[in-house]
Amino acid sequence: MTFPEDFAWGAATSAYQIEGAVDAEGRGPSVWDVFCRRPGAVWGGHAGDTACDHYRRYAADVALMRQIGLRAYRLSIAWPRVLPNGVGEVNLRGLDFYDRLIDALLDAGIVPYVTLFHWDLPQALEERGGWLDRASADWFAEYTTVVARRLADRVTHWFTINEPQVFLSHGYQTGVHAPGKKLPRKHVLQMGHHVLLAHGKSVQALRAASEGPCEIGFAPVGTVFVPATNGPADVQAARQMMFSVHDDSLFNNTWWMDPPLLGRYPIDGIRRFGADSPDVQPGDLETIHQPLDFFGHNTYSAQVVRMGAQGPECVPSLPGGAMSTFRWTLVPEALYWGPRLFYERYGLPIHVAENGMSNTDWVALDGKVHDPQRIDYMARYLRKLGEALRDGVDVRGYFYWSILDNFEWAEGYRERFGLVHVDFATQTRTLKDSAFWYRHVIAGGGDALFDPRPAPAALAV
Ligand code: GCO
Repeated sequence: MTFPEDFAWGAATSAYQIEGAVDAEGRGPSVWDVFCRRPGAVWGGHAGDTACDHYRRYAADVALMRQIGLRAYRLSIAWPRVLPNGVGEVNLRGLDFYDRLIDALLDAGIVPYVTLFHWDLPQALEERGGWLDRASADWFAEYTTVVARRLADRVTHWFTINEPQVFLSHGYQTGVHAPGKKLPRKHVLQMGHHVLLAHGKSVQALRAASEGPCEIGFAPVGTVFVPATNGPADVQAARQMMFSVHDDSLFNNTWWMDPPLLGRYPIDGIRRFGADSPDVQPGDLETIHQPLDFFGHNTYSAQVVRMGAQGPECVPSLPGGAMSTFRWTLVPEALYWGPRLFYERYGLPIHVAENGMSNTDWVALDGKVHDPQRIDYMARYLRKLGEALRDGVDVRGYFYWSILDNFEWAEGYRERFGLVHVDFATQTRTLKDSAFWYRHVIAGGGDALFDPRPAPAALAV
């Protein structure tokens, strides 16, 4: 058996992408509500106002998760639902929703993994300066405490912050995500420092509010590099690229992962960013460097590298190579080398916090949704993850992104990532072939992945 008995076979979502009900029961606006109103900001003028209407349909959605046999489900909490102004007055009805959702999951035998921040910053806080204000770390700690006091008796697995690289770059550098600002890099790196500080304070708040043991990680993204061959020089090229600040963008691993996990900013990053590096106050790195229980990573694709005469060289993908409708290339080795190299550097158990592909899925004439590419994608990636496990990497869980088709940020509803098809006009859910296939994989503890026979396209419920 390759996958351990208690492996967290999961799927993931985030609040703004599925909940809808943006004005319901006291929720305040988030930066995404405001951004979606901006003409041209989101493809097709789409918004998360209704999304999957999960706020009202959560019980039926949990029933679908149970039908698929999920062991774990990664959700996020909408900060503005809990604290409409970001701090201060607590909206109890918002907390009640998460209370009911967590209970429904536990009743279904599904372990909730709760992300505290998946990009829906309360608009009220953005107007007070958002992440650029150092106080943002305390705002986040306050919010964490409110959530944990209510849920930590039942929630034992937490992610603090999802993908700082993405919401900071897209939201504040290029402006293609909410709140759509274009700020100088100096400001964005200062915000990044406050985000890391917020992570550290949130971990402290979670530990303080949890009576029993809890497991905490965070979920950065950053590029995974895979070696062109298994030869030691190419592996070294991948390692070097994974763990260096090798360009001027924010999309590297170490700038975001070394401070929380090793207690320092990488020196090559400080050199490269120079005067744009953030102001760090005494004690900040100690606050950021809290003990963590696992390392979460969102891994969809990877860059292939080899060692050339002058150092690591990127190997371009072949014309016509396999890719999703998002045009992300298929590189299953990402789930071997990502976990393996992260485990080697940081020494923490690994959760694949997101992995998945978008496709042009629709309900066929036979009433089913046939998505063979997704089945093949998952089988290839999960086999590689299995190889990492066999080679001694401590992998604890895998969260397919996503359980439902949902609001894909600036792309609106055009990128379908779900195991379950959502008809956004009627809110009808249809399990895709991949959902039945995943059920088969989970039921057999992963063994079906290694069955040389082709994966069954769809199994009757
Ligand atoms: C992200 C977010 C998700 C996305 C998913 C597909 O990674 O960007 O965590 O919210 O929807 O990754 O792009």
